[in-house]
This record gives sequence, structure tokens and C-alpha cells, in this order.
Amino acid sequence: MAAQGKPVLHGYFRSSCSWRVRIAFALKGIEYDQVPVSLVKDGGQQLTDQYKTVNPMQQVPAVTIDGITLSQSLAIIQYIDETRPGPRLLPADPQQRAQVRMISDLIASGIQPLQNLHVIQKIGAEKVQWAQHFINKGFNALESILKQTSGTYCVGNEISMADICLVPQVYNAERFKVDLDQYPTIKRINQTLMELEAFKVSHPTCQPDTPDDLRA
Ligand SMILES: N[C@@H](CCC(=O)N[C@@H](CS)C(=O)NCC(=O)O)C(=O)O
Repeated sequence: MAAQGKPVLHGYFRSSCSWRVRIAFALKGIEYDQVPVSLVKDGGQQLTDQYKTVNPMQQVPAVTIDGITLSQSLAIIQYIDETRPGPRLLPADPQQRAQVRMISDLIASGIQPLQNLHVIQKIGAEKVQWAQHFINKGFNALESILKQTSGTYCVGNEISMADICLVPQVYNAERFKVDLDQYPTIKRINQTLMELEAFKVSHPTCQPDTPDDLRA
């Protein structure tokens, strides 16, 4: 299939799910345009009728690519992987591929949704303890899984979608002041990944919509 112009990412600098997609684009060396959707301005621009036509779930990210619009970061990442050259984001080996999906799902279904903005807003005053509880529960499981699956990265020695999910989730954990010293494998892999250009250029502190006071 012929690619049709640059993909457009509807995202938010601080959204961990948007960051996943930015990392995937960077790893693949794909140029893209960004349309910022502020989750806080105007009561949340993701909640407008206009954005609802882009993503009916009223969440970021959404990506317009090859004439279609996709939401759900893991679906977007897998589409990019299946249609673009560059390093594989899912391994060829079926067992390793299943491990990558297991870790990605653990984070994307088992941790991130429980500390997402609209959930946290419903929790109110207890929101930090709530988020810490579910991140710690997920990280306990993840730490023990990574002890089995990891080499340099989450699964063996090649970067994969699991690493793409890990780094933004660690960033969220740090925002909620989770003690990462409890998770030496998670911490080690995150530090290794954060040395890499694709993870640096996609970081929330250097996006087009990053406010000046949060820029690095
Ligand atoms: N499963 C979705 C989750 C998307 C999601 O939760 N996005 C968050 C930001 S990371 C969001 O838009 N939150 C808006 C809200 O909670 O109102 C994905 O992986 O893309």
C-alpha cells in the first residue's frame, strides 16, 4: 500500500499513551505532524464534539495515517510496525512476540487505565494513594515477569513494544511518587532506554505543546 503523506498524531505532551506512539514513530524514523489536544485546557479538548469525530472514546492518541484514523496506542504501534520498514517493534519469534504483547497489555490494560485522568478525577482526594496502589500492584507483577523475560530490554536484547509501554508508565509512576527502588529490573531497563535518542526526542518535556515551565 502506498503511504499517503505524513501521519498526523492527535496527542498531548504529557499523555503516556501519546508518548508510546511518539516513541514508535521515532524508532521507525517516521516523520509526522502533531495536532495538540490539551487534556486540561477548556475543561479538556478531548471532550469536544469536534474531537469526538476523531476518536469516539474521547482520548488521545489518535493517528490519521494512510487515509484512516486509528485510536488505541497498541493498535497504532502494531499498524506502524506492520506497514513501515525499520526495526521490528514485535519480534519474529512467536514466544517472544507473545511476551511482548503480555507486557504491553499488562501496562496498557492493567495499570494505565486505573490512573488515567478521568478515573483519577472521580476518585478525588484519595487520588495519589489510589494511583500508587494500582501502579505498585502492576509493577510487582511486571518486575517478576521481567526477571524472566528481560535481557538488555523488556524481552531479550531487542527493543520492542513492551519497552515503548514501559518508559511512559515509569514516567507516570514518578509523577505519582511511586518508589521505584522496589523494582530494580524496571528501573534498570528504564534507565537504559532513556539513554536512547528515540526515547529522548519523544519525551513530554520537548513536544510542540509542552508549556514553557515544563520544557527541558
Ligand atoms: N487504551 C488507550 C488509552 C488512551 C488513554 O487513556 N488516553 C489518556 C491519556 S494517556 C486520555 O486521553 N485521557 C483523557 C481523559 O481521561 O479524559 C490507548 O492505549 O490509546
